[in-house]
Amino acid sequence: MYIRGPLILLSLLLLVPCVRAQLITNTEARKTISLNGQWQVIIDPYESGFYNYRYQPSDNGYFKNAKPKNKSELIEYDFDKSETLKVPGDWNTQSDQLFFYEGTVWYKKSFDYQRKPNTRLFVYFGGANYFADVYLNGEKLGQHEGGFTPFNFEITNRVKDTDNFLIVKVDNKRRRDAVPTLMTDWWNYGGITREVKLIETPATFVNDYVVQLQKGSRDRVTGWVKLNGERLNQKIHVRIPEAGISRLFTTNASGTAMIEFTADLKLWSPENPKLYDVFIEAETDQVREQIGFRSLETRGTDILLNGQPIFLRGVCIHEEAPLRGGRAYSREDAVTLLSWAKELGANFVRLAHYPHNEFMVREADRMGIMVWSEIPVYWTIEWENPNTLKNARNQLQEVIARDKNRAAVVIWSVANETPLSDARLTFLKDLIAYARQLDPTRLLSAAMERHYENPTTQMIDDPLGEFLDVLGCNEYVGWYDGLPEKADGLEWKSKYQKPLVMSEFGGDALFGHHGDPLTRWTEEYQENIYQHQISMLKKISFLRGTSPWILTDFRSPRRPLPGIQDYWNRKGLISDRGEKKKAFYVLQSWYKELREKP
Ligand code: GCB
Repeated sequence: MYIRGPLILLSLLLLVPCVRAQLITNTEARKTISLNGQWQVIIDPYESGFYNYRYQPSDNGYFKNAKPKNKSELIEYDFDKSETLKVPGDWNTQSDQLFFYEGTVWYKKSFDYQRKPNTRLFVYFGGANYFADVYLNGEKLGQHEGGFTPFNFEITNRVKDTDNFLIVKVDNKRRRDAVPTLMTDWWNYGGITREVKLIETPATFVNDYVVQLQKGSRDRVTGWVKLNGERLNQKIHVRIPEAGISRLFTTNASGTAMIEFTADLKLWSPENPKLYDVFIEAETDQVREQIGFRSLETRGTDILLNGQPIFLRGVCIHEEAPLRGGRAYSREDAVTLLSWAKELGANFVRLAHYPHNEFMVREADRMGIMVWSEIPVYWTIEWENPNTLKNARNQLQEVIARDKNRAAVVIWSVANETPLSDARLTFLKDLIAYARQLDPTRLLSAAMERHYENPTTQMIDDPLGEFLDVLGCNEYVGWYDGLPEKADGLEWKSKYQKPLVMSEFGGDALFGHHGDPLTRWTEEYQENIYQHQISMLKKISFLRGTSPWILTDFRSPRRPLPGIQDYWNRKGLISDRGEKKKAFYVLQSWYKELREKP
């Protein structure tokens, strides 16, 4: 035991950089050329740009960007005469005819690029929903599956000085075996929904790194730096000038250096979201990133941030643009959403139900808002399908790769409201073990369900709870489950001595629709739910956080009720036009109370 513990830890740490895809992280620190803007598009519901009429993949698909060479040649598409869509952006809210569209759209962008000696070039996508097949100058670079995580391809040896054409086939058809699967309660926004950029790096560059406090410590920084290129043996200088840190490490034959040092740091917290300038300087490359340091652990039913018990005053958020509608993608969108959360008195947000764009977590770092980050393992995933598990693991790996240095991220969540079964438990245990291997420092959770032990006792005993650090629980007492006052008579029990975050509760209200507190869809009904919920929540001794559903109204195809929903889920505390509903103020006043007397 004595020797095995550290050995296992060391081998896991050494493994980490090797299992990662070569995602370039901290792209903000790089020289980039934006490919955002208008892209030419072809809407292709039958995928005839990909398959021939025998439904075989064609060698002459739209990715060839062909033009007739003479007046007789037959070519049935032309990107240059096609309409355009803005990137980043979903297609649904850019064109009326694409509002409900689920299928394939081809995107094309041309660019020139002057290659420089000793540099490499990558094309980087912040996210494209759901499948992206990427081609440069008619040749396939690769495919990416999953709508909410970044990916990149190297194009150093494929790029030309002029007239490059980058073509992406984006397909958002829902699939039973995908993650998420067919049924969700959010809009299946398709397209290249996040930024696209060219990234220039030196021939051997700092591909990825972790600089974080070691689990359980408030002054021991550990991590690794991984180089990519031919000069893998280098000295790596890690500097945090403001903390007087300047340390030298050496990479091994595979380009990895383990780093470790003690530092006297001002710790990151919502009250003081301190970020340090951290410099990673190799011999051939250097990057800078702002990084915060804080410790996280649980003790019994407490969550400890920097050793102090903390209550997570939160709210759930979908990645929808406030006011404008459609997918959120910009720093401004992130600031608006997180500022509303702050105004509510939140120190925590649950970014539901998939990884949000990187601006959200970066702004949360700056604004001092803790983040629950999750992957779209939602409702009825194909638990027995090994490819589905592989896909979920990959999405988990990609979001951890992107956000592992963000102090704001305190929880990785592996699932939402998944129905109990042995196959589901095996699947989720695998994800939990994988998340712990990739990132031993964050807390792990999942939004689970509960059941009635008797008419007045709510029981949390999902077998998954045994493997989590923090229990998440969604309940809709007062909305799907009885009337608001039902909450008053309920007692909550848990099989586990662990902290609970009530990860969802709430109900729908159309802003400006008024009535008595028992009339559905009114602001008064929603307010009534929050009042009864809060008095119930106050009595749960092991409750350490709440993230009611949800900050703003969001689009959902499952919500057709005319005049009220009109394809919006109306559980927002704020309407889609930014108007605050009555329940907003009820929650705000509880959070104020909690802030003053935690
Ligand atoms: C839930 C889901 C969430 C839904 C919400 C609702 O339990 O986790 O995605 O949108 O309920 O409004 O029904």
